[in-house]
Amino acid sequence: MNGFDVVAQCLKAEGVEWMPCFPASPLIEAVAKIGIRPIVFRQERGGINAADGFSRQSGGKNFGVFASQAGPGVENSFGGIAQAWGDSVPILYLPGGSGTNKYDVAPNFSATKNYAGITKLALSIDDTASITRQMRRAFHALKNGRPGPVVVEMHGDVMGQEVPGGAEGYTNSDAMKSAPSRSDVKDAVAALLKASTPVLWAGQGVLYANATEELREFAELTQIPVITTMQAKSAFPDDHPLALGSANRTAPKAVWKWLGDSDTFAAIGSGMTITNYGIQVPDGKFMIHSTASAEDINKDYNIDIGLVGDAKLTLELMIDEAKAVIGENGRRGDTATADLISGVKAEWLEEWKPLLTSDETPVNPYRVVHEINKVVDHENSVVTHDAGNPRDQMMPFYKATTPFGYIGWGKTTHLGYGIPLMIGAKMANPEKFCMNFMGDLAFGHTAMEIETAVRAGIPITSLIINNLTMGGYDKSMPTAMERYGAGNQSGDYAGVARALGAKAINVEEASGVGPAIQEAQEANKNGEVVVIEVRTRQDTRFSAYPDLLAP
Ligand SMILES: Cc1ncc(C[n+]2csc(CCOP(=O)(O)OP(=O)(O)O)c2C)c(N)n1
Ligand SMILES: [Mg+2]
Repeated sequence: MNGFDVVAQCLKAEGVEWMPCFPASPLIEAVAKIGIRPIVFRQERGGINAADGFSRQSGGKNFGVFASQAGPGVENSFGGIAQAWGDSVPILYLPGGSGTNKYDVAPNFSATKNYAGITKLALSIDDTASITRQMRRAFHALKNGRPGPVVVEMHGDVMGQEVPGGAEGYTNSDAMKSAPSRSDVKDAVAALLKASTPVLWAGQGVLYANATEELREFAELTQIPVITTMQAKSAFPDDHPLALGSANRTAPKAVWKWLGDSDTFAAIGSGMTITNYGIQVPDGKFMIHSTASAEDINKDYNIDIGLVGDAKLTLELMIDEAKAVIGENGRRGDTATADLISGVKAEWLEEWKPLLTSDETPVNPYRVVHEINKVVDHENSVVTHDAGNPRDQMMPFYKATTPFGYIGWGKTTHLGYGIPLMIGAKMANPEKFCMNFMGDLAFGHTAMEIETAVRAGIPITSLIINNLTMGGYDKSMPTAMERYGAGNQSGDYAGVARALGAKAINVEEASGVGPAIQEAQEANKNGEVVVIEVRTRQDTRFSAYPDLLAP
């Protein structure tokens, strides 16, 4: 047994069943020998994004693992790992290394050095005796604290050696959970209960802690409305009477209104990072912040009460405390806030109805979102957007009703993430309909992964809205567009998909979108990968009401 076999044994012990990868890596052969399925992607980034989608959908129980070679393999992986770092996704990256005698000699590439800024832990295996220790440290980091990618560099000169003891003595690390103090919880709940317009801000910590039920109970008990962050979309059902929606930089009107009006704000399971792809919380509120990692508190906002700990344990304590103050039933039955929300939602949807139901040709992108919402079985689907206008069009309107039913992403926003992300999501949820919604430029970044999905038998659907351009760039670079057409592109993407072995559907009219998605659902059930290309117009009207943020 050599070092790669030992790493494979550790992965097996941790429950890893498949491994996205890009050759050459001897680990591919080592995992295959013990029944871990390697899936070769068309480039490193695709495999990393798939590992990422798998981790996101596994709620902290299973982890995506990706392997590549040294040199071009590890150098080409940067974007994928940076995306996971941006969105705090726990994945394990196992690249080859240039050798223990070479990695500190320029210009050889050192993963530990170069990935240190975009991983929570960057380790190197420098001798065979430390293989199991480094693997255990890596899994401990994946399971504990703020989630994020971990890299373990495997130097060929070490890994090729015989390891007589194998992975003997490797024991799985545990997820260790902690909770905030009773007195801080008491103060936080007291502040929320005495507030006139409190609001809850649920982050993806709620998803990783599987705490949707506790969040719902606390919200219903106190009748406090809930905003989810983009990463947490689906952590609280969008059709709940107390749901305001998700805070991308576009969001339902109710999100903007409550962020503006609220006097007391409580983030649950959120890093509270200020981002271009979110809404900054206005000043002047009493701020409560629950997070898994203490260093998030007072990072971007001044916080009045910090609650460090697991979101589920925190919410359990908050529920107990609220019940002690307002009784077992609390404010259930007092529908004043829910009635207010329902009014704002109705008014907002009425405002957007002309776009959501538009019959125009080329098809309006909002009509595509509307059709997705109508046709998709929300309980049994995983949907995601892509970078650019598709994200800003989809996020406010898609109804995520079940935990993990939507992947909201984008602290950094790599075009084309959606396809491999859905491959990973489908690996985690073989029974669910997995669909990504992307622009024509985005398709170009990862289109070849359609062939991966076909070859590996992972039936996902990709819906491309083809507006022949980069939405909004006519405004941001008018001269380059007018003089040189710099932001326009073209192509027969359904044709590309067909040539890669997928079922391809072209849609030209609004009335064709719903039936195309239905056809895709059936085809996915039969094992076919589907690409739908809808010819759309550009629409740069967005659900953003920044004026409502002013107190
Ligand atoms: C890797 C990467 N490079 C650049 C960008 C910047 N960017 C964001 S959206 C966009 C245009 C997207 O066009 P398209 O996919 O056709 O979607 P549309 O907005 O036209 O619907 C660009 C260039 C990015 N998000 N990711
Ligand atoms: Mg486009």
